[in-house]
Amino acid sequence: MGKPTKEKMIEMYRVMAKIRKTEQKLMEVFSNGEILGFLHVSIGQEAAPVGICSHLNEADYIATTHRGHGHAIAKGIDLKMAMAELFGKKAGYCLGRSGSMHLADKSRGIMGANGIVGAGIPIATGAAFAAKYKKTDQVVVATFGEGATGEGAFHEALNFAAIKKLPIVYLCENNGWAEFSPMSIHAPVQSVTQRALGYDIPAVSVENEVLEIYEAAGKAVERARNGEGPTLIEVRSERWYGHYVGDAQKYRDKENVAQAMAKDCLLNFEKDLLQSKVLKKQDIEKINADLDTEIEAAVSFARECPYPEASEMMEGLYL
Ligand SMILES: Cc1ncc(C[n+]2csc(CCOP(=O)(O)OP(=O)(O)O)c2C)c(N)n1
Repeated sequence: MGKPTKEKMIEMYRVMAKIRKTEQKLMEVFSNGEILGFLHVSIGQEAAPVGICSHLNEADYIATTHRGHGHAIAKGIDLKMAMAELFGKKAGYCLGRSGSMHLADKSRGIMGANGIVGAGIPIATGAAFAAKYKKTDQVVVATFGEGATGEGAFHEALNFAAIKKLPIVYLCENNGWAEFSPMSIHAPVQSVTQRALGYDIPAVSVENEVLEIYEAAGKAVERARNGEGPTLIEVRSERWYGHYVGDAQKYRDKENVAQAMAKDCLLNFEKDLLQSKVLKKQDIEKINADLDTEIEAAVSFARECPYPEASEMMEGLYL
């Protein structure tokens, strides 16, 4: 598994910037009161979804969490439909009923975000079992935070995946915080990789740098696709903002926040690409301007869409 091609690196940069800009816009419209409910952004963590999804085909699956906009974007979600869903509008993926925490697109292998911590892990593992059973050649990725690794579901899923040699990659974005608790409070281990040892699953811990993640993910996806079983990747990622938008972070000192922001995976990648002359300053400006236009168009679409009718409330519910 070599380095990505120049074209691939440009696309990786574009998608990372798309995640960052989309979430910045979401913070703005959420603060205006245009989006209701809870909003969890992954600003500072854009490298992980892009590093892994760069190896996936459309038919491969990803299951994610409450902090899942980045994974959905990296797996190719339609931004207009996703935005409409976030705005609670009828044109959204789930007819505007689910919002941010249940974004899903079956046609692109996006199995869904999930508001229940750890719940996506056994769902993804089940999908990997189905892929193996049906011999479809699909690979499945389960993403989650370090907080989820204390859940029973995580341990049962890893045990099952190891026994059955399932085609799955467990991607833990360890941002050091589970809601308001640092990892030292809720886990007896320093690294999530230690948790994989008990299941004889190979595990690696990497920095929040997209090329490092790309390399580790490439090996893990290849291993899964070759029928050699699961891998766990821990990314030492950084949560720039609160657990949810509006969280004042009283439990976290300013220095910790500043340190997180200093490790900017997007800016570091941009610097690398400029230095290695893969991109010029004007190229970066053009990519970012095009993204602004695309995101503005998605927001205008969502604003203009109607809300669902009260009479449609029961549609799609199985009682
Ligand atoms: C089963 C369950 N327990 C508790 C919660 C409340 N809760 C929501 S997010 C969260 C922390 C999750 O931390 P982590 O898995 O590290 O993900 P991160 O928020 O850092 O992305 C908790 C405890 C929940 N939603 N589901």
